[in-house]
Amino acid sequence: MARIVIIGAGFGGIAAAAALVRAGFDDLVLLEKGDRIGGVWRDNTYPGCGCDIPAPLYSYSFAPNPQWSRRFPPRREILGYLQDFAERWGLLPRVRLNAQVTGAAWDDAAGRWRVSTADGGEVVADVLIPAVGQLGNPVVPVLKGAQRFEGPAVHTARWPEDLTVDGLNVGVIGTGASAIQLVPAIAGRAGRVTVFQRTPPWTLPKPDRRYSHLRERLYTRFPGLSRVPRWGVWGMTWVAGRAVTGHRVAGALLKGMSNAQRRLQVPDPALRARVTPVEPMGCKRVLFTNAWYPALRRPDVGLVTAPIEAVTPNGVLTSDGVEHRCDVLVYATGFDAVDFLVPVRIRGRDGKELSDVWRDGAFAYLGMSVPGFPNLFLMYGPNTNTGNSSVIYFHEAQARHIVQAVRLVAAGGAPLEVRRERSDSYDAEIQRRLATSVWTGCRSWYRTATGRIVTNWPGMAAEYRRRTRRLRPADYGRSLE
Ligand code: N01
Repeated sequence: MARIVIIGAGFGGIAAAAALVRAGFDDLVLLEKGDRIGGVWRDNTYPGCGCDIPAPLYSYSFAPNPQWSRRFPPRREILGYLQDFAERWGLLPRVRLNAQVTGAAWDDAAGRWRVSTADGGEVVADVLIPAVGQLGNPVVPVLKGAQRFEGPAVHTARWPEDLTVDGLNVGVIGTGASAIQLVPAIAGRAGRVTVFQRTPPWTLPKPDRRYSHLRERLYTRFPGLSRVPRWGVWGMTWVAGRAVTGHRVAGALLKGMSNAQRRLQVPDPALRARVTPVEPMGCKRVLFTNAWYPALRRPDVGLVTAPIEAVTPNGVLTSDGVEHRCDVLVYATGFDAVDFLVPVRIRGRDGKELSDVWRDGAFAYLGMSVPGFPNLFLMYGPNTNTGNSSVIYFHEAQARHIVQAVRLVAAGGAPLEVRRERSDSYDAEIQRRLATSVWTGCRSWYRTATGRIVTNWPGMAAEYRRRTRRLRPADYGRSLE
């Protein structure tokens, strides 16, 4: 029997725990730094936060939820879903809350991981599964004068519980997925919203709809029915996936839809010109929204496209010399996704630091295994993000693969460590495919400073699932057992 430590109790950690418990691995603890489970869905509490992938696919395939109120549910419902799931699967007693992992070191003599927590504690594990996600570290850009701003300045992922913006002048920096949810939610309640846009995003109409009570009753009575909308959404994401991976017709279709949305929703040509994307479609996440452009057209919302020069005590100064007065400044400026696992310090065989191994950019075989780091399997690791499908689909594929790995570990023998040649050839293949991908077309959270794409999977989601379905012992230097 293997003792397993999972770092993090978001969707990834919970998916791994569920799969392992189901497979009979009972000696398992999830170390969670927060005071409740939920990962990004616990942390992101900004007004308007919700899912931009339809819920039938943004949920575990084996745990459909007939109670979703709508196709794109708000964050509260998603967090509730995860909490209920963890409770029903008996996972909550296995979660140790407020347990911040600071580091983990491989003890070669013992063949085990020694995991340290911020309170000075140590947990020993045969298998270590970091599941800290990719979007846990908010980035606040360094802007001249930012420290002198007199009002509250908050990042979207650290929205204070008691912050209300009613009647206030709010400056929002950024126009990514977070901003396009936040701005429509506060427009009309805030006195004025000023949006500072550096790059206009590509958008698509959001095919959202409220789900009826009849549907809920039907899906509760016949849970198998939930496969129907799941396949429907799957089809949608398939087209999006084909579009970003280079299929001309799919690409043209989505581009046409996006352009039509802008033409319809932004009749003023001057405003339309300012919100028309200049980057290749898909090189950043394409955003589902029906409310973004109508919000920008409101008289109490302003779009500023002049670059930010500095933050002043009372607002934001742009390069055209205008000071935009703000009572509250919101940084919707995204996350550091490329420094995987930071600030957790992982030391593998011979004391090798994972951050050193990843100096030129993170990599992992199938996004899960790194040579020199035995019995360690990452959830949502390098090159497993998807801009067009559900991350939870990837989580499930990883969890299934990790169960097979843990079975091998539990069966005894040498620790399980991916062969360097296998890892190198895999990484070369992934990077070769990424080199001609749409994501090379702009700067984004997918890329390191040198341009290496370390977050995204280059192909379709189904390919990832297929390639991870069966663990090949030979990849780990084991003969077929
Ligand atoms: O962050 P982003 P996000 N001056 O990095 C701008 C997930 N998510 O939090 O494009 C001025 O996308 C930056 O400008 P530019 C989802 O995976 C999911 O919005 O770099 N502007 C950009 O506009 C998403 O992809 C949901 O020129 C500056 C923005 O800030 C990921 O989180 C909901 C700047 C950052 O956009 C991140 O989204 C929300 C500066 N110095 C988020 N620095 C779901 O619904 C940055 N910007 C599941």
